[in-house]
Amino acid sequence: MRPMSAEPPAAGQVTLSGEVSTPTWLSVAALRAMPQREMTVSFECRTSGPRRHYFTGPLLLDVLRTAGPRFGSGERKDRLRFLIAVLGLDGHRVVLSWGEIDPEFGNTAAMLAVSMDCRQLDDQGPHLVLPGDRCGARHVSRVTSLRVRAGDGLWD
Ligand SMILES: Nc1nc2c(c(=O)[nH]1)N[C@H]1C(S)=C(S)[C@@H](COP(=O)(O)O)O[C@H]1N2
Ligand SMILES: [Mo]
Repeated sequence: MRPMSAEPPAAGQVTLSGEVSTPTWLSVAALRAMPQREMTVSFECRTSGPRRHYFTGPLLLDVLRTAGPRFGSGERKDRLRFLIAVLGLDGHRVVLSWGEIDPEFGNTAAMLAVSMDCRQLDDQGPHLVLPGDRCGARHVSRVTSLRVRAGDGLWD
């Protein structure tokens, strides 16, 4: 972690940790300073029915790359061992695989949104967006932690 992060991250910040060369934390403002995408997603919630939202923010892939995941050198296939654990403030947990967001594989344009329906998310924290999902459960709100982990041990 950078020296500043000796303190617990403030509200709205997300920690970036795990098997990365530079563990860090990012504010929503820092995420907004990265190259931005925009997307409208529609999904069906089992309890609240059809939903539609407009999001802006950086690609999750670009965010994770800033921390330098410890992939084997030059090995495209090595990236396929890695997982991304996403945690929401309320404890909602989602695991993605690196392969599903990697442009050379699944190429899903997962986003870490800094605004939702034109409302800025600085105070709440960013929102994971998975365009193409039919159910909304992976659209994690108030993300507080992103952790990159190799799936070592899963194949033992
Ligand atoms: N942190 C967090 N994010 C969450 C959930 C949750 O329980 N916790 N529920 C998900 C589910 S099941 C759905 S359908 C969508 C609904 O989002 P919306 O009500 O903003 O449209 O939020 C998702 N994001
Ligand atoms: Mo849902």
